[in-house]
Amino acid sequence: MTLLVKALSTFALVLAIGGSALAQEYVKGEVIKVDAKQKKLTIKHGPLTNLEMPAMTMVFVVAEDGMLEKVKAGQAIEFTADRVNGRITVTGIK
Ligand SMILES: [Cu+2]
Repeated sequence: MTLLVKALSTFALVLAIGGSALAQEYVKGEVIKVDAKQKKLTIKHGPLTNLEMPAMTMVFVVAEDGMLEKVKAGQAIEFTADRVNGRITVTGIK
């Protein structure tokens, strides 16, 4: 293996690790409203870098129904969000 190839493969590995770390990044938010019927959460969130979204208040669907029982309005949370089937979805809550 040449030095250049070694350097490139190391660089690719760093990128891969960095990319997955970014996807797992928890964002601070405040639960504004829990809608158990619609299975949605309104969250005032900080910047979501993986979705290229600035801080705002918006409605999310949840990946699992159980998440709705873990939180209540006014609660400060740390969560992950991603686009799932075209909908911005809460994928994890700390
Ligand atoms: Cu948003």
